[in-house]
Amino acid sequence: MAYPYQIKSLEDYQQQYQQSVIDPEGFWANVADHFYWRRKWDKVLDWNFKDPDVKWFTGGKLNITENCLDRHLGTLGNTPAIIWEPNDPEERHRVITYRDLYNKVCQFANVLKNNGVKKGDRVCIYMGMIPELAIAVLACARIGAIHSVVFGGFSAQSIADRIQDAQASLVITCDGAFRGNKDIPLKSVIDDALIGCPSVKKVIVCTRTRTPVSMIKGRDLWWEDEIKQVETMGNPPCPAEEMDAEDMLFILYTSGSTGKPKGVVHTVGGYMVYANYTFVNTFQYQPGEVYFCTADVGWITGHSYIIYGPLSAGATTLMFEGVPTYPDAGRLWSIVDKFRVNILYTAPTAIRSLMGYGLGPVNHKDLSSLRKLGSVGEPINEEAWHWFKDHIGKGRCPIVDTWWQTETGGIMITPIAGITKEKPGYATLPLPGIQPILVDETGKEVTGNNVNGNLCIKFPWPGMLRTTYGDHERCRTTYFATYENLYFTGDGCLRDEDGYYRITGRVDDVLNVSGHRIGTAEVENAINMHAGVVESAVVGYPHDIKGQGIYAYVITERQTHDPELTKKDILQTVSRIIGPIAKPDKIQFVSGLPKTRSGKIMRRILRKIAEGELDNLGDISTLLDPVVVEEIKRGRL
Ligand code: 6R9
Repeated sequence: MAYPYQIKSLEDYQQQYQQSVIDPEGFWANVADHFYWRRKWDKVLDWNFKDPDVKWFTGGKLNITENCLDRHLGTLGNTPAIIWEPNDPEERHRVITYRDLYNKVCQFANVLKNNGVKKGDRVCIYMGMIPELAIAVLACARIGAIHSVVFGGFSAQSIADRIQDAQASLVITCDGAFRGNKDIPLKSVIDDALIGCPSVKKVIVCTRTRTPVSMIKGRDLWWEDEIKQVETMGNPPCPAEEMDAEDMLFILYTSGSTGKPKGVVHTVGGYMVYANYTFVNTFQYQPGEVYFCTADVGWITGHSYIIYGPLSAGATTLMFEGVPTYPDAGRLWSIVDKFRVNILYTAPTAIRSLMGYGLGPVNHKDLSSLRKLGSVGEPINEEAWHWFKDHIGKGRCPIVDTWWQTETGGIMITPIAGITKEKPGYATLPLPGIQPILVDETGKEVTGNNVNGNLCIKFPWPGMLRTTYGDHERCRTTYFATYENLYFTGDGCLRDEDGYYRITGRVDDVLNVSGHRIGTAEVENAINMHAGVVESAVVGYPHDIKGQGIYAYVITERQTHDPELTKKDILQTVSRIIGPIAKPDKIQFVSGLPKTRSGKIMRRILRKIAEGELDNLGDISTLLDPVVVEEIKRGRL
């Protein structure tokens, strides 16, 4: 059997789960034994959640790329590792075998070395969804450089913040990226970002769109030229750097309820074991299956379930450059049909938007290859769940509703495909190794079933974050200080009569817009940068397709002559500061905000108004100026 640790039945799940709680170290050591370690670990786990200080597989030496590439060459050398489908369906797709991928990763790793990149250096990657993105990520891992991938929808300012925070010395980008009918000028955005980033010495630019770019002498290099140079050196091998299990593998920035995004840090050994274990088990991956995850590598889902999970398992991972609605709303189904996809992992927001086009785009597609479906990123509403089940899975494919976070590294609570009895809207049960607990506001455990609480995890798992880059205290206060000895997820959760978990959404000031995490504070800061804006408050409201929309209440210095133009200007400002994904859906100009006597904005009230629950505002008597609430209600959009 390809994966001896693959769960085989419900009884097997229950048994594995029990064992993982009784003897977590023994449980994970058994899983980790099936990987290639240069040197085995001395100790499986050391931990405390107070500092926090968590170490898995201490003393173990390995390189994750030897597990994703080298160890498959003997058996899977000619098997497709990556199938790549371009944005334009008329352009030829690419198939990259494990041997090809190995060669390309070694080649590019040598390019990085030739450009002075060393173990521990930070490399920022800002590229579209092309195979070279996966190659760049793996090449960093090969030589022990820490990658920080930034999603292509972020602005120059956001990239600059991330580069400065990580003190990255090299950037890998493309001339541009194709996404639907758009052509995004990536290199030009990087040029703007780098004005304030003296740490960056080199930029490697991969050709994709042939968009004209400026190439700065001594700093900017073409990917293709650098590869040629390695070829003229006779393509020397690139031995993998020996890494400690707890060396950093990557940084990925994510939004929280306060301040700038933080750099979540994952380390080599634990992350590898966890990404692989959760991939193999959740999707019940069988050798030879074609697996398609529609996420972008710029998010954690792409890291764990396009690259590291599937490749470490020797799977065939399909990477799609474009968007689900281009050239038409049947694109995902055409891709399933074209490559006989067996497993499809996507987001509720995509399902909801495609539902809107009816069954026309689905009808003539052969979806009979599909065996398993997955959902990630936000709660899936029942309507979308049933549509996915009936019209895409034709009633015969299990759906795994996978709950997890950037910080958790991999899937935490999910059905196991075909094994766990599913229930629409429910992430169901924790994977082995995961010990969820619900607590009330005071931190007291909420026991029994049919209860609600804040979702925490009470025992470490190998894929969990280790720190936030450059600021360990922030990691402690954000995740480990709210409740003593618990990791706090920020999510609210219900446990039903069957003990099944249903995630009800964030309980903090983090929005989830189309599955993208955005902090309200971040958006407010961006709006407040706009000239003439005095103050703003941002809340989420239910949105049919995006899940949540962004509603901004804005106070300006004086009445503007053309409010519509001012709104557009504010959107432009947010786009510049954060990126188009953070643009508010609604902007309401107000003369004041509801505040307590101590000056705190009462978001609860603003949220209710944005949701349209005007008669249900609760007690507003403690407000400094209750009159302002009436005005805001009247002006509601
Ligand atoms: C993987 C990912 C994490 C937040 C998380 C939660 C929400 C993710 C979910 C879900 C309900 C699911 N979330 N999966 N909510 N059901 N199946 O999305 O990571 O971008 O860090 O977002 O997304 O609120 O806390 P990330």
